[in-house]
Amino acid sequence: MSEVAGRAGTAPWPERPPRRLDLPGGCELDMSARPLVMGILNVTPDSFSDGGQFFSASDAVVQGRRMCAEGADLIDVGGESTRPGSEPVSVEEEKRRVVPVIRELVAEISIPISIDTQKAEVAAAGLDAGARIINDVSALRTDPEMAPLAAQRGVPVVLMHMQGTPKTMQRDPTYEEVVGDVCEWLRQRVRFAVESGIGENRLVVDPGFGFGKTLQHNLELLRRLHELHALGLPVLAGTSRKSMLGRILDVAEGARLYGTLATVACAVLSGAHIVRVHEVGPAVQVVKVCEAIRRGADYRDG
Ligand code: 9MG
Repeated sequence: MSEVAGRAGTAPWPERPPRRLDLPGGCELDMSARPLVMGILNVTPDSFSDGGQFFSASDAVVQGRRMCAEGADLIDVGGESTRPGSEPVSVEEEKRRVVPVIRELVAEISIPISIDTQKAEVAAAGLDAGARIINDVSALRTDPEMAPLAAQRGVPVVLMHMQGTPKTMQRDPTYEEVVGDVCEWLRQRVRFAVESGIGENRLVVDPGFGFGKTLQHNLELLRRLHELHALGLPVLAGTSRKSMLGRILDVAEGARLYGTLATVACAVLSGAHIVRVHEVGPAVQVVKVCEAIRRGADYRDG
């Protein structure tokens, strides 16, 4: 156990309200001690930034194991790219990509796996293979069967904000006031989820960095992430390697680690409960140090 000495004075950062997420089988994810790190495992030939890198099931499993060893708290497995302008893939192809990877990882590691999909049939296959969370970037809008599936299986859902669709979202994103608009949109999706029978203790909200947002929109959301605490749910921030970093740094997707870590630090200090990243080990270090700075003498990490 490590301990960081020193009294916490008045920090300029907002508090992160303690949150828990109920998983099926009576387990829970506790986000009170520190924010959790979700590793991104894209089993796709064309995903944003790592497309093709883990396209074979065996490569993906090796990467999943590595993320777990580096301290990931959960792993998000996806078989369809959501990058701007991306083309959809068939249900069968998406299942073919993700199911063997989930099945093998679940047999080896104990951290929860989420299935990143907008399709209920793919989500069901992922859950049958052992995934325990649904990450739906459409916030239950794409497939009318997704909400009933999540309710019936008792699994948590990540509800992400997106303006438009992956094909159109970056054409001309417009908001009256981005943080207020995103909060209100998420509030309505939370209401829909709860009315569909998904318990509030099984929901996560996500402002959807890069999904129908300009650089200024993304930066404003990052600075004011804590305003999403008003929804009363855990907040997930996914900034890893995104084009907002390319706009600032003018570097290729594979060279955005330091930029990503700056946004992870900012997200943690702004009150994120979960950060979604490609490079787990460095992000875990950033999360722990940011949390120690915030808490001073109260900080413990087991
Ligand atoms: C699948 N995917 C890509 N980016 C994402 C983000 O920012 N959040 C969530 N929940 N999923 C994402």
